[in-house]
Amino acid sequence: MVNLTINGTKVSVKEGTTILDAAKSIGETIPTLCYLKEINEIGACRVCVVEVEGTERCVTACNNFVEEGMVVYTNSRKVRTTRKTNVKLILSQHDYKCGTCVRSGNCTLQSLANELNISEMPYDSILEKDNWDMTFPLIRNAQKCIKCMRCVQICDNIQEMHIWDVVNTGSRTTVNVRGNQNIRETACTLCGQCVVNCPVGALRERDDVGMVLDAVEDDEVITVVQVAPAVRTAWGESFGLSKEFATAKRLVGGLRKIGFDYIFDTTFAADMTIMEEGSEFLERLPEIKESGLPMFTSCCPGWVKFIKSQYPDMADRLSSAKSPQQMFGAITKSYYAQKLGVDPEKIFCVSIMPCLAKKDEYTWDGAKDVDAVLTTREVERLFKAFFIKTDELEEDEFDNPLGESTGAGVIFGATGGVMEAALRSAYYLVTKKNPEPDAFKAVRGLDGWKEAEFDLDGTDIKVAVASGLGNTRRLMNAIKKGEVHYDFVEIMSCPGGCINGGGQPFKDDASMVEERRNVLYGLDKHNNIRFSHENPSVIKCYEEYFEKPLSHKSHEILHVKHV
Ligand code: HC1
Ligand code: SF4
Repeated sequence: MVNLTINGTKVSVKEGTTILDAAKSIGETIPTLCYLKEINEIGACRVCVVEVEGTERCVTACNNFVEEGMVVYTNSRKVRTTRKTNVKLILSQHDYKCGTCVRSGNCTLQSLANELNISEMPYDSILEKDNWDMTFPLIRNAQKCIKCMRCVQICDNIQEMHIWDVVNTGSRTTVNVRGNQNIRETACTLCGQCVVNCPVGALRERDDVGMVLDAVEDDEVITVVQVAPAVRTAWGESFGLSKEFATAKRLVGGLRKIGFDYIFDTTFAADMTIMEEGSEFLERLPEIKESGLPMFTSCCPGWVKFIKSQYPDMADRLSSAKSPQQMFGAITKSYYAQKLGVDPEKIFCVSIMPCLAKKDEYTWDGAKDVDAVLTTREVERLFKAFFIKTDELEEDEFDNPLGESTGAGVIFGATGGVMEAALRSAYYLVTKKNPEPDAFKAVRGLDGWKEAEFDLDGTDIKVAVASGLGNTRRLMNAIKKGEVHYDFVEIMSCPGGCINGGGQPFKDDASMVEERRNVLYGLDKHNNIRFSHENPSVIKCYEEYFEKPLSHKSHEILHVKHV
């Protein structure tokens, strides 16, 4: 153990502890800006500086370790002055028009400037020029970038896509797309992990709120909105609502106030996806066994973009079933339009997703199943624009029939959920008996690469589940080298799955992901129906329209060619 004194208090911590963690252990706050635990500990912003007795210059607390007998001051006059100067220097290269910034009120730099009582700026601002393609779903504002390197580190070390880099030299040194390429020329999967980890407003989603409101306000247009599984577990966070209060039904209550005509649930379409994908898996199984190559899930558009650019020779192993988002749009504009007796052209289908890649997915096949995608964060802005008192919202029901869902559909939002839901129904399709609902729970959990083996009525099925693109690359390489053999593989681009999607509220600590996950599994556990094949609306949808999974009509409307 190492003994030191922090702000007059004696502390004893393990060797190798940073000053930041040592201070935290006794409840002392040292502000940080660029720091991301175990991902970005480079002290670039110099906001976490502290004074160490006997040293002339202040040192960064995030990457300097405790030493025996050290005497540390975290908020002395010297520290406060140095910190203030450092933040002013950052602001001098930052476009601090907070009034028009999406991160205003939720920006680490803005809070710091307030906390440090910075009310005037002695330096002239030097701002970078910007020529970003504002039609791309991910927007970078160079003038707001503080070069903290968080996006670079996330993309290099967790997602291993290497999209961002330090570019230029000398005083022009900045962060941008590697090699100053146009973002559209890169393999960016739009996972949005750089966005959720950006501490300021330099990275964000394209704002599509305006186009959704245009549709809502047009009396000639029928607006149908779908809510993704992972949105229900996170939407209340930015309003400071508890998980118990911020239910899916209260979100429905808020959306009703905006004026959408029909409010439905993506989890209904997740159940439809399971019917199609589960049936496809069983149909492809003999070939899978023969070739030794798996079928891959295809509901994560970040992953679909990844496989097409990084492993194009494996893209034919993707399930042809459309993702729930796309299936929902396709069903709305066929089956549901017919039920309503309206021209599908009159329907404007909006998705609320925890994801940036979904803002791209809907444009892929030109089918116009979905017309606009809003992230969870854009819904927050929509609610604010309508002055909705979220803490007073009443619960309201999803509309029917596309609002009826099961526990199996809800767990899609967490890594392993799609696989578990598919296995529950595949078991039924093979044996005509339901398994115990938790029979396949071995695929749950936040580990980056999991595998499990199950007996499906005498056939041995080996499955794998991965989330995060670095983990995915390792898994794909192992498959290609023949080091591992699986029959069915689920991949989600975002570490932990959609609960940690690039469109979710900004989070400060990783425990939020576990909390969001627990909500989804709780909803599954307490749902009366836990099997996609038992969703009454799904059964009816087949009876009235699609006939059966993999029927001619299903293939035409619910499937897509990936290669
Ligand atoms: Fe997802 Fe999915 S789980 S991909 O994360 O398959 O976005 O939530 O809606 O489509 O259902 C996202 C979430 C979502 C789809 C489903
Ligand atoms: Fe989007 Fe979910 Fe895929 Fe992340 S894991 S890219 S949130 S679909």
